[in-house]
Amino acid sequence: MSSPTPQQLAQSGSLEELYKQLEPIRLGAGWAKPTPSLWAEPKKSFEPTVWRYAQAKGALDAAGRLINTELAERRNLIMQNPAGGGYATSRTIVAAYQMIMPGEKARSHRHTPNALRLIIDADPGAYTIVNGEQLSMMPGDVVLTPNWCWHGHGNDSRACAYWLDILDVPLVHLLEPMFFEPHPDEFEKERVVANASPMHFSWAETQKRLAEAAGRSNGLPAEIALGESGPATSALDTMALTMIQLKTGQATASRKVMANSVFGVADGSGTTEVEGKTLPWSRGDVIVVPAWSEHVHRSADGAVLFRVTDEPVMRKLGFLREGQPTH
Ligand code: GTQ
Ligand code: FE2
Repeated sequence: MSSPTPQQLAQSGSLEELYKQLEPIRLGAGWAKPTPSLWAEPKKSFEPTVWRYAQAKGALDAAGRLINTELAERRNLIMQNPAGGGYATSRTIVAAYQMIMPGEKARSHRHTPNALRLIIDADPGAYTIVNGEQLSMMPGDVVLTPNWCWHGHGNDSRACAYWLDILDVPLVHLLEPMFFEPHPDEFEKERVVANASPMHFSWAETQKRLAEAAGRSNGLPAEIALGESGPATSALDTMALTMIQLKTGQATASRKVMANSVFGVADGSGTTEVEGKTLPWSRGDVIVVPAWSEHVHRSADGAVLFRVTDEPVMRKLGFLREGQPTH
């Protein structure tokens, strides 16, 4: 049907006729609910899942033989949520495993998505350069590369270095403020800094702070924030980072939060019970807990979980809620 005139529309004789006339002028009758616009509580469009580091490591070793950093700016494996959605582990956050071989350099670039890394396996000599500062990457370290900071990676050690990347790329895809730029020099010149950078959190410091926090936590798992002195001052605008220590036999309180979480296993092993599923994990594995999914973490032998959430986004927008757990 061609575009109806205002008169034709005004004289529409039935709802059926009206709906037909509305089609070519791209108007939809909200009351007829062709697609629902409001619902009682969050739908679950992403699945809680675990990814295995051992499998990813095998695949990265193969990729190390098959592709170099000339061709692949980053040798990474994206954790794709089984519910689909392409480049997304959760609605707002993507996780990836990355590996760099001895002697390799990964070109510097910058982009609007915020990124951070949790190092899994690396020997002294593996590093990230953030805005010209060389930051060492040792197992358990966390390195931040906020929005629009130059960053590249290098490895002067004799072992492959493996880490977990976490980025807010799916949020940037959703809101569309994507900007990306390769570094004009390809490889940014670096100054070595003594790891006193606000972009670097050493595993030694994390362990020390967790031990102190455990003394004050009344037998509950200790949780410390990385790069936050209060809810409003995160080093990254879109993601909040914490480390959670589960001592032998400990479990977290059951939570159901309107924020998406990605957990990287910094140390140890355990299970996550989420929405009736039990996901077992060990060091290097990654668990995604989509927003509004009730979950508990347990560890028989002790563990440290690195939690990354989009809580700052939800809080800023007034959407952050915590539900009452059912058990
Ligand atoms: O290391 O700069 O996994 O830009 C995805 C995009 C890693 C990185 C990823 C990136 C990087
Ligand atoms: Fe990057």
